[in-house]
Amino acid sequence: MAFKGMLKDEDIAAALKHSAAAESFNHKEFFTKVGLVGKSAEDLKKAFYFVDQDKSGFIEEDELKLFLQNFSASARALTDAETKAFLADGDKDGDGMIGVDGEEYSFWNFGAFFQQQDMHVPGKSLQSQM
Ligand SMILES: [Ca+2]
Repeated sequence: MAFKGMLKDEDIAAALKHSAAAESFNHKEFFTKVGLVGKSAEDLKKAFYFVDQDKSGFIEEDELKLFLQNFSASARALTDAETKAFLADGDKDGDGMIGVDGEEYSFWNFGAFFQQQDMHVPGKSLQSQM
């Protein structure tokens, strides 16, 4: 699986088990459990492109639906409600997909949910200093 090597097998297994039942998926919980929180910006960018299956630079709804299958081929697809909640949280500009421009580092930078925006990522704070 794509995330093998980046994340611990036991963390992936635990996160998938936690999300096994329909409607039990919560992306913030999942990111925490699977160990993506606190990863480097480079790893998070890789993670983005794992999920962006067609490498369009955007994570569309159908790719988000199959999010769990990036961690295990036998994982379930997300329900429509789960997919919509996930998308709604990540799609800051309302274009119906999660993009790499800006949104990547506000949302797809999983750790930023929990950390105090102190990661060294290219973004607005850097630009404002130039
Ligand atoms: Ca895509």
